Amino acid sequence: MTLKLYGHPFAAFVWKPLIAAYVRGVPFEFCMIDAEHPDHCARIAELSPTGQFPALTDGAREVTQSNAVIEYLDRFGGAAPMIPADPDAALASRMLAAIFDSYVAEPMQQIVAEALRPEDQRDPRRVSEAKARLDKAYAWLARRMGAGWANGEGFSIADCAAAPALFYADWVHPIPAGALRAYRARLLAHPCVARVVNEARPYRPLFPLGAPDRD
Ligand SMILES: N[C@@H](CCC(=O)N[C@@H](CS)C(=O)NCC(=O)O)C(=O)O
Repeated sequence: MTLKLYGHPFAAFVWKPLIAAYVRGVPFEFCMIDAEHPDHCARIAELSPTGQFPALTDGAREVTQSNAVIEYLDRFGGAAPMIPADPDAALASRMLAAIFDSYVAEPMQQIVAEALRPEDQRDPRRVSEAKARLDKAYAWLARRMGAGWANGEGFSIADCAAAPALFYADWVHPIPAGALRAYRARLLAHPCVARVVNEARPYRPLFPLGAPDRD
């Protein structure tokens, strides 16, 4: 049975299962969500409660929400799972993934969403609130990041979440020099993260705030 992953290569939350699948060597068919694939758009509308992506199908099985998709991918291939077997490491990895999703990726998306609104409908207060949330998250994470991967052990679901969150958050609200910025650089040097960054590169003109050249 072919695993089908629905998404767009520029979408932050789609990077997460892409990174997991590449790191673990799990084959899948990528189903592009764009105007040229109305069948995929119709399918994602069924698969996801909000129509947002990613979602994954495996025959009749349907999985949506990026963290659940990553967890499902752990069932395939023989590589170390993204949810570590050790319960403490699993808890830390899930917790950090949720923090990167809610307190880094979501405020980043809020800033991007404001930029996508017509000029007369933008609210600078929403942008400053999102930046304040990012500042708090950056400081909390910087205090906890060591010299390795997020959970202090192997590459996990936390790193899958961190890579797109920190990649794009730094574009909208730069991460100060220090442990978190160094961790972002380590993530970008990982070959599977670099692959996802490169696959998304052609879509950078979609970014409403202008993509910096540095990454
Ligand atoms: N909680 C969801 C968030 C998914 C999400 O925000 N997806 C964005 C792409 S990064 C999306 O579908 N955006 C298009 C839209 O909102 O129409 C998850 O973890 O999968």
